[in-house]
Amino acid sequence: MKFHILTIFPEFFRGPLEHGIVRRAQEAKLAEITVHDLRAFTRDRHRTVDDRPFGGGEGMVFKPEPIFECVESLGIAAREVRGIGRDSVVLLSAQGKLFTQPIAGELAGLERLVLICGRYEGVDERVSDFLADRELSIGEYVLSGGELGAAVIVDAVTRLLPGALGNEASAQQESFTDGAAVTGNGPNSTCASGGLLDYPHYTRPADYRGMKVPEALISGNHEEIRRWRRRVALRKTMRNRPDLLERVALSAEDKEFVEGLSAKSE
Ligand code: 9D3
Repeated sequence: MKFHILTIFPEFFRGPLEHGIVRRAQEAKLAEITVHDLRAFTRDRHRTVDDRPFGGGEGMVFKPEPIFECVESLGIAAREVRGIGRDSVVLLSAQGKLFTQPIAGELAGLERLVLICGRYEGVDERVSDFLADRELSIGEYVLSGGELGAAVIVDAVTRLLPGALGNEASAQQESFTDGAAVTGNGPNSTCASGGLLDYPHYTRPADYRGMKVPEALISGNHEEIRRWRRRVALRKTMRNRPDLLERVALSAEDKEFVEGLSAKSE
């Protein structure tokens, strides 16, 4: 899969994408990431990428020309012309739809993904209206531009590419499906065990400065381990993300446990 990142800060990406799974996916030719400097697509002496907003107001607006011309240089036409295919253009913006794991799954099926990073007060709306297929935000907080968003999307999508995870993946998928109905977009949700948050993990030493690993995990009793993991995943989900519990299929045993927790309202 080919990622094309359009930015006025190309050097921003020398780093976040050169580690771990994303780096290995590039080395294995599963992912190819090209960063394009939007200033290279300006024509004036000052390499201007922004201008004042029509109608007045604070801040500057990203001009449409460098963005359209950079995308066109990749052989990708405006949205109407190219239609729906295996290329997609995404504008990162605070006004976008929330980027979620199911969207990461959709994007992982593409041949080419173009990620446009805005800066300033915003990007000329014609980019969203006529060039991009979708406008995505990575969360409900204000960032100073789209670069971190693009890095987040490349990371989340790359690890879904077949072969990108190696052994880690298969091991993880097993625990993901642990005893629960799996939600919409398959077991690869951010939430472990099918819509719940992941259970806590421990490794040696079994006693670190008196902080002990839970007995159940040392028991060697697989049924006891499974039950413990399920219970703490339920408890953690109830505490940190109660919204998720409503969307998950709970077994009779789960419900009993959750009701016990609610009663104590820990
Ligand atoms: C007056 C309101 N503006 C600034 C406080 C709106 C605004 C403009 C530009 C808010 C953020 C930005 C820059 N942000 C992004 O380009 C961005 C973003 C984000 O801010 N939050 C979550 N995801 C993303 S993706 C791109």
